[in-house]
Amino acid sequence: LKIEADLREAIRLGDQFVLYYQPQIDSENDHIVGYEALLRWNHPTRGLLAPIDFLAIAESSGLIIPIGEWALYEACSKAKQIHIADANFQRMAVNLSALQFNHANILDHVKSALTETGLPPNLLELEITESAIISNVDEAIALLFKLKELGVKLAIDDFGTGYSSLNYLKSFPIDTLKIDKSFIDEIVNNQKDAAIARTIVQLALNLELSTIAEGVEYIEQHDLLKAMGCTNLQGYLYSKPLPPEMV
Ligand code: G
Ligand code: G
Ligand code: MN
Ligand code: NA
Repeated sequence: LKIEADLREAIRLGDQFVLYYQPQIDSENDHIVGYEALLRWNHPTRGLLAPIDFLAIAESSGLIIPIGEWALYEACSKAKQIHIADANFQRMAVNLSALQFNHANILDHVKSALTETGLPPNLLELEITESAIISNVDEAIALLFKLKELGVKLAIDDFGTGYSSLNYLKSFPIDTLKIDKSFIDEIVNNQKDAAIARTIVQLALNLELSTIAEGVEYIEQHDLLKAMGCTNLQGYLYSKPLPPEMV
């Protein structure tokens, strides 16, 4: 496959992947308090590619493992720089795919990235989906606790779209629920979406977890989510993902 061969070459050459950084704001004061690192591939002939164009192949080929290891290091390195310059900085969020979470030596990769960059562990937040956890729950819980022992934060990405079980929420050592964009898109006009978002925020408040809404594009969504008590907000209203030189 062409994309797979190109991915292998990109990994070998090492300079075609880039992390973009999308700001996350504190809903209380609109300050930027963190960023989500989002992978991009500067393909030699096709130009800048987003994960939709190559992530499935990176996963099925296993190439997401070395790419993800690079991304962890790169995001921690950037976070360390931001931490030195910005007292408001609270987190760098990095996505982990199911394959990374379940098959790679993820614990060692996270440890090395933290040690080599000198980033305080509590400034790194790993985003994991419900489906990544569900495939082997006992092993997943053990791994989540080991990651917690390193001092990093854990977020459930796309919350509400997978097999959310309240029982798992009770046993997982997580810090943040990331409310999926599909509930945010119509939150102002669709009462069901609003009810779901409000309920996720309340659930998180009661469990002492923070919440972040993704895909916020309009001020009306911002106002409503803030009124609901959603801790953090992310979306084009504040900023699209930025190239590294702009962060
Ligand atoms: O930035 P964009 O909307 O194109 O990202 C789409 C999806 O790709 C994200 O929701 C995220 O799940 C995934 N993704 C982005 N960056 C990374 C990465 O560094 N590693 C992994 N495993 N997935 C990523
Ligand atoms: O990890 P996750 O799949 O949640 O990544 C978030 C994705 O959503 C990224 O691909 C990012 O580029 C995209 N995104 C972030 N904010 C917005 C937004 O306000 N609107 C839209 N349409 N996409 C967004
Ligand atoms: Mn994410
Ligand atoms: Na998401």
